Amino acid sequence: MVYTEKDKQYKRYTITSALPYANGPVHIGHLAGVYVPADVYARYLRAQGEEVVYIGGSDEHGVPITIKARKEGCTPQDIVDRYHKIIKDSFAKLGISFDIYSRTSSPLHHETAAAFFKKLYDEGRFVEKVSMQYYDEEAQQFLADRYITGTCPRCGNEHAYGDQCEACGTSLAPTDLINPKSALSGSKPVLKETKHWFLPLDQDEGWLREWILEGHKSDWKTNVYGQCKSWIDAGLQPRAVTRDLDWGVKVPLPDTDGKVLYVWFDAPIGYISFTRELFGDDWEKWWKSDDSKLVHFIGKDNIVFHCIIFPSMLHADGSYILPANVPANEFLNLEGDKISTSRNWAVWLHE
Ligand code: B3M
Ligand code: ZN
Repeated sequence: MVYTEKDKQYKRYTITSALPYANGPVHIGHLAGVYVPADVYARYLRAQGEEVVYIGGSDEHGVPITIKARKEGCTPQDIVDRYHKIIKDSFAKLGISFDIYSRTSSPLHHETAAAFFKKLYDEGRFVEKVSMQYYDEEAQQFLADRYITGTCPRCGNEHAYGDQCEACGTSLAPTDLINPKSALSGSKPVLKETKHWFLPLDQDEGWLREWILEGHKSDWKTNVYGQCKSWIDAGLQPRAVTRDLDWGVKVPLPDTDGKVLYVWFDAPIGYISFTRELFGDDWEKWWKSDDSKLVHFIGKDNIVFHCIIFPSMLHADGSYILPANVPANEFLNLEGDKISTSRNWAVWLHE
């Protein structure tokens, strides 16, 4: 018999909403799609007398933050300090009822994320792989895909990025580019060996199928269920959980200078570290007790990370509960246009 969500009874609710990147203000699309629905859910449950924690915070790592810092001639920390404050103030003015709104650059988060990685590493849960990646000899560093530009092999656009050509929409690998150039120094990058750690998602297909495709057939939203099904049916591939970058949570292993955890590995662990920050030693029941209901509110672009990759991380650890539901919303449309960050109103909230 398949155990379905309807059969469950919960004692408490762990509610999270996606951690906004601290490189721009939140806009009305995020608020309408993620933060207001999560807030309504948390308030409703509290009003029923339920035990609830609603966790939020800023996602302060990743390549785009380093690119913005470079453009503005400041440090990544300056960027995240500025936007974390703007975002946090906007949420406070809107009355979003977070029990904690923290940030992934905090020492407690770094410690929690590094320990999470280390445990999986010690238990042999990762696959180690050496691959060739572009390296800038002048800047003496490996180049993230976005730091490499060149000519698109498909349409000839000379300003394509190492992950995508924005002119024709093709997704690319950096080695697909003709005449690759480093965005750091302008020099021609060379291929060099680098070692990374991969989460073998290909080994997770069996339980993911049972847990999502059978267990959550009737209670997850159709857009969420459908995306999960097509990912699983297409066959999951091992995913690198580390990057060559000097901004993020340092890989807690010897001889790994210049390597950090991939932002999508550390950010969801933020939900856990912020719970720890709020409750101290009393945090575990929110994450490790079967009578806690874990619910992630997210935008639709984050489905695979919250429904497949983060659960695989939690499952690999073995001591955590998995999300009972992952409500994901489409972006809000206003007069037919997708609302972009250019029309944000969190900015005026802040003024
Ligand atoms: N910062 C992506 C986004 O804002 C990312 C969410 C992290 S949730 C752990 O779309
Ligand atoms: Zn192109």
